[in-house]
Amino acid sequence: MKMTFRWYGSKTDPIPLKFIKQIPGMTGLMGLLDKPAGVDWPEEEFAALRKEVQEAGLELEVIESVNVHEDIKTGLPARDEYIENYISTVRMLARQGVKVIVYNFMPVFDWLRTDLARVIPEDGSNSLYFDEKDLGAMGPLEIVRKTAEDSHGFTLPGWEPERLALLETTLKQYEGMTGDDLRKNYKYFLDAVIPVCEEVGVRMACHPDDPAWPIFGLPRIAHSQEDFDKIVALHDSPANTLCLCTGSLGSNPDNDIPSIIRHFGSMNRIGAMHVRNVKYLGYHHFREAAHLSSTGDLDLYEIMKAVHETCPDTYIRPDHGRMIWDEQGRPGYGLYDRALGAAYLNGLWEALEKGSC
Ligand code: DNO
Repeated sequence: MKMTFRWYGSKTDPIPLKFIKQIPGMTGLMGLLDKPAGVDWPEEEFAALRKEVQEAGLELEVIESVNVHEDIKTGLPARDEYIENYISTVRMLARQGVKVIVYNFMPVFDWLRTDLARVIPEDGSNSLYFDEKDLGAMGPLEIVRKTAEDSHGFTLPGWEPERLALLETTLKQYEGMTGDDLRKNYKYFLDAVIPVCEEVGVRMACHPDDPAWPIFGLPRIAHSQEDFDKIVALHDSPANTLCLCTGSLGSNPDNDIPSIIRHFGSMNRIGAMHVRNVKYLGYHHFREAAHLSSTGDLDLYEIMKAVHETCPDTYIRPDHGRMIWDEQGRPGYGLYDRALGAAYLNGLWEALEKGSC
């Protein structure tokens, strides 16, 4: 297991690399260049980022994310050009030592919450929260406005301004599109990109829908074991993998996370993991919890055990943290609670390692 930390770059991330390096056991980042979907990433800029990260004593072997342009997802004619740019970026990242690229194939929205800072009554901290009832009242444009307002000036991953500017047009392009249509476009993308990944030694890792069900009537095809069975079969290759996010899949209590990890781990189809906990509050209603099992509804020991047994070499990052100790940061991506999460996951790992000797 390689413990990593998500970082947005020194221009927009208030967390200095040296703080990340000081988290025990932290080996590297899940990092990115801040580029709109569809752009061919410039090598010089990436090399400079890599140098900065390496000088801080950290690795940059995982990128989160290289976003997929909506024209690829909707199958518009411009997709071929965007796919060419994607391939060129994959080749460049491989030259620069990258091993895994995290991405998603969610229409329009990446992750979605109805409150970015819901106070947790037990301890006064706050965390990301979702209640489908609130969403129903809001509608897509309203939720976008509210999310931008609540983000304290930080750009949130998946909510980049250039993506949102085209929201109405993009929503129209999905009208009448079914899950099978989306999967067809997904296959077209994978058939072009995965052979290149095999050639250059990079693995693509698809992030699940978050939350793990359809929203606003958009087709969503990545929120259960059955969905991912179809995805890995679209282009069967060790380079076509999942970024197994316990909290995204775990937002639906029907998803048995340790069993899903065992299923895809033993197939060698887990390229990276996001590990966090969720507290269920009702139907399609949850908030994010501290990583510790007893504070939420997922069993983090069983999750790490499944990783240990079936994909022990994977990259892991502690996922969203709560906001604690009055930290003012990017919702979900503050320093303190994610550092506590990493320490806890490392503790579970050490116990698993020693218990297995
Ligand atoms: C949310 C993140 C996602 C993830 C993308 C991957 O906090 O986990 O935005 O990075 O879906 O492309």
